[in-house]
Amino acid sequence: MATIYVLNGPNLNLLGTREPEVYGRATLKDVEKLCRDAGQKHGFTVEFRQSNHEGQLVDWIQEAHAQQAAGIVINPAAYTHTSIAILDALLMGKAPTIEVHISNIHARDEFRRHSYVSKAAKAVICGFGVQGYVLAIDGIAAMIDTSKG
Ligand code: DHK
Repeated sequence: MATIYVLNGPNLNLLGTREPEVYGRATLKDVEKLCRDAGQKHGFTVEFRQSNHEGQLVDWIQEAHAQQAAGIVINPAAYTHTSIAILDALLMGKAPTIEVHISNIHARDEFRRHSYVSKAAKAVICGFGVQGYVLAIDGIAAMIDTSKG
């Protein structure tokens, strides 16, 4: 079965209690369930992971490439705005990468408006709350269908 990697960056382990006015009340466990349900709907296995460490995220991106993942959904969190290492890791793969942000990063601090990761992303979703993860998985499924003709 095709696999989608859903990778989450720093501080997203605290979803639900972390600045709920910005990130909402859903926990990371809730997001995992949303992703597994969306994956199942399209016949994907979902590898769902979170780390507070940049190198760990790089290792998982390399793993996704080695496993020939059907797609990568990544919320790099604060590393979005700083990490060339994550960008470089994503650029090495062929599978579509969808960059997700829970909040609308363009309506917040100026420094959040620039993403290093977007250069490697097929699409970027922000501002839909945790529903953005579901949209990303639906989007990968639609891309794969379209490419099959
Ligand atoms: C999550 C974070 O942790 C921030 O550092 C980003 C992103 C935005 C989000 O909206 O999911 O700036």
